Amino acid sequence: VRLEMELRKAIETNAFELAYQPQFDCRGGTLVGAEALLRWVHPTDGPISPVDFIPIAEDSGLIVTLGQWVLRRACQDAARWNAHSSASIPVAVNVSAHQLRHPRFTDDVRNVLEQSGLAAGLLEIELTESQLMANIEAGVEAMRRLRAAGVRLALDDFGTGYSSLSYLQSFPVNSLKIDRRFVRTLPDSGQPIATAIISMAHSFDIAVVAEGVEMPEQLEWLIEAGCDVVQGFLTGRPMPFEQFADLVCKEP
Ligand code: G
Ligand code: G
Ligand code: MN
Ligand code: NA
Repeated sequence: VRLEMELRKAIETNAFELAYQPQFDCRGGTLVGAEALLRWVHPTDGPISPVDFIPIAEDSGLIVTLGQWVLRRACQDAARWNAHSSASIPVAVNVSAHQLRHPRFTDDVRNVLEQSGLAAGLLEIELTESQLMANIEAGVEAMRRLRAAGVRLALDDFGTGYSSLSYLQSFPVNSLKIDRRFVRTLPDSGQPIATAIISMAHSFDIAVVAEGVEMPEQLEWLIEAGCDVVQGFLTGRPMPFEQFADLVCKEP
């Protein structure tokens, strides 16, 4: 309850920040995107992980307001970093089940895109398998609306839920992100699952992003296995806007 009140106050006082973690193409090694990650520095307790406050924000309904702030800020920031560069670098935003279910969500997305001036194709929405599986029909409906608005979709934490192949076929996603629990055990025990995910995704024309890449051996294995994009501490930690914008400027 204390955290909930402080969360409410933090929203009012604009106490949140976004960090951007770069994503790189496996073939050319070029910068191809960033995931926006929410950061809250509590006045006395210091940094609090979204793992700890997102569930509270969800239960209290504050996630809708907080999520709108994240979406708006991420689109504004991406519009800024692309204004200074000839490259077009998209931003990926995590969206919770509550937000996705909200009837006005797609309208909010459209408004934010229009106000920020960011091209719809430069926004990617990350959804998790588990949030979609809770209500498949509603999830597919929401995904179709977002795709119709021109937004890209990614399936986050892939492999940790229970979705079957047939569902993957009906999910209109552009990419899926192999959960870092499988990446962590590459090139050893994670191999069979990572191989299967890559092959299955490619057969549906879905791009594969590996998250949590920390070791050179993991990166080498992923390149060899045909993974499309990598994200992790090895290639880049989440960083403040200014630092990420500098990275974009260095792109050819
Ligand atoms: O980097 P990190 O510890 O921040 O992320 C932890 C978890 O919090 C991840 O599962 C990530 O998807 C989630 N997360 C980070 N930012 C956001 C956000 O803006 N909205 C939602 N719903 N989840 C987020
Ligand atoms: O669930 P989601 O993919 O949105 O989670 C992103 C989370 O993963 C963030 O907390 C981010 O800080 C964290 N993260 C990013 N790269 C790495 C990595 O290489 N190793 C580990 N352990 N965590 C990472
Ligand atoms: Mn994510
Ligand atoms: Na993830």
